[in-house]
Amino acid sequence: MKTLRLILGDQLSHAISSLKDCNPESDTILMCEVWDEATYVKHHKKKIAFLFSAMRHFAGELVQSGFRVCYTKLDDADNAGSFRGEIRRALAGELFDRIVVTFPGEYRVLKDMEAWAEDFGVAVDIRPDDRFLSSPEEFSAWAAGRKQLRMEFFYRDMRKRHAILMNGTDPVGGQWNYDPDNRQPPKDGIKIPKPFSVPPDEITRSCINLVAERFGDHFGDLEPFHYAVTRDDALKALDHFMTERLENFGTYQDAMLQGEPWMFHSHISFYLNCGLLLPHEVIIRAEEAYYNQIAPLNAVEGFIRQILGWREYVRGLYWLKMPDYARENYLGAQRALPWLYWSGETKMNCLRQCVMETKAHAYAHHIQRLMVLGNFALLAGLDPDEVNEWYLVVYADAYEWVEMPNVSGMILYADGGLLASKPYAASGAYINRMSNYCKNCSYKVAKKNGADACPFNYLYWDFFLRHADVFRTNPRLAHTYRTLGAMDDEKKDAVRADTKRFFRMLDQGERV
Ligand code: FAD
Ligand code: DLZ
Ligand code: SF4
Repeated sequence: MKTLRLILGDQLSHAISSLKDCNPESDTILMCEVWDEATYVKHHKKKIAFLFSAMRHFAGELVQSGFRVCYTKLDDADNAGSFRGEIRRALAGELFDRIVVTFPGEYRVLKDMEAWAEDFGVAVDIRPDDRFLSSPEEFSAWAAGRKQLRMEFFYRDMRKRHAILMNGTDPVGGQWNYDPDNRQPPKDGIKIPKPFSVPPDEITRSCINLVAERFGDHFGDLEPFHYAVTRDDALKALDHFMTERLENFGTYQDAMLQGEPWMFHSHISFYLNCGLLLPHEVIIRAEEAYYNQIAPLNAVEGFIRQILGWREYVRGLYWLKMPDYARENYLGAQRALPWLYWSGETKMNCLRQCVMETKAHAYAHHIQRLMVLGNFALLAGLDPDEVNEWYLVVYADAYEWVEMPNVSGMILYADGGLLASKPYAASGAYINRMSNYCKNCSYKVAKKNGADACPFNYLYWDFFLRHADVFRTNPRLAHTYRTLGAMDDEKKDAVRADTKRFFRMLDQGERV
């Protein structure tokens, strides 16, 4: 059967389901750089250059393996500009009996694919994306009948189902979770390894030039560019993490240091999410590192939980709840995203650091995304649509299936607590404990009120005062509301007055 096989930019895996029975004699593999995908949100320049280069390298490898590849570059004269346009063009040029494609990472793309059979009058086979360790159907069976969808229980099931870090039916070491040993503040003089780095080759260079020319008005720095764009190099990046960083991953998972964007994180989300690395192989490598005594259990379990737990869980939640999930706004947040998220122009040093590192690298580590950028978005009541769009634009690992649950569920509580049992809200004290940002800030973290007080301090209390109807009865917030109950009216008035002043300045575009 003569088949047209479409490979999307985040499907760069040789073992992908759409290639499983590919016949090099009769089939054509279609890959296309299209304007619609590069601009449906205005992705970070580095993200576009990374993905185009990875796509071009992957297409080259397919050709080397003897497959017939039809590759459309962005600037090709007859580029139709969209997946559907490129499919139509391919079908006009040659007769195919069917189209084969792997299940996509975004709902809008799935809806488009589902219409192709009728629109083009050809059979369309949308195959499961079996690179994930749990299918949307399995997740929905797990979720059925549960009032709360807590990641921790999903994760334990995944550990058992895939026999990862298991001793028969018990978790290795006797505990499912080693968080109490993790999440230490950064130690003075801590030495952080340099990140893995690959110099751009000719293909990457031409993608960088293309992006500079065509996407100059997009956010972010194109250079220096040091990411892997092939599976071979992505595997080297993984090796680098296993030998240099994994050992300290758990301990410093939540630590932040000025001028140190990479810390002890793995920096493999770009590669996992576009298919250069596979989650199962990464998990097995981490498990081996524990058994070979390269890294301790708290680090290995913590790392595996992110991939086998969180990554699979957010994808399950996305497909379970879309399309409604995109419209969730449980707290009625409506404030426009302030310009500082693009410019980094703020006196709040923590925010400035995280925005500027995001701009430079299309990367920030989890706790910067969650407890600085996300915490501010939650406390300031930023509109979920605008926050979702920002996160989708700025990170090179961002696709809607993973970005949206993290934003709407984890940081904004927009889903009403489906993902998080309480909002991830914190005052300046948390940021001060986990980083050295406050030492270089115009605001005083120890001050609770007044023009020079750390804004997180009063925004935190104002948030819980503002939303007392929603959160007062939450048992996990009992301590917070006990403290608020004991707060005198004068103090509450000061919190409200400071917040009002701060929001007025923010809304008027003044530097805060
Ligand atoms: P590490 O800290 O080394 O973790 C290892 C791997 O675990 C990551 O590569 C990633 O694949 C996985 N992982 C860790 N946490 C999560 C999580 N919460 N959800 C899903 N996978 C996770 N991750 C994305 O891949 N794409 C996104 O668009 C994205 N948006 C986010 C938005 C917000 C508001 C927050 C709070 C988190 C977001 N994350 C996202 C999750 C996480 O921050 C990144 O996966 C991580 O920072 C990537 O860096 P790393 O590879 O060094 O991760
Ligand atoms: C993110 C992205 C960008 C910037 N450009 C392309 C592209 O030109 N061609 C392509 O196949 N994929 C691209 N992607 C990734 C897609 O947006 C992604 O495959 C869908 O969102 C489905 O997850
Ligand atoms: Fe951020 Fe407040 Fe610390 Fe400044 S004082 S860096 S605003 S937490």
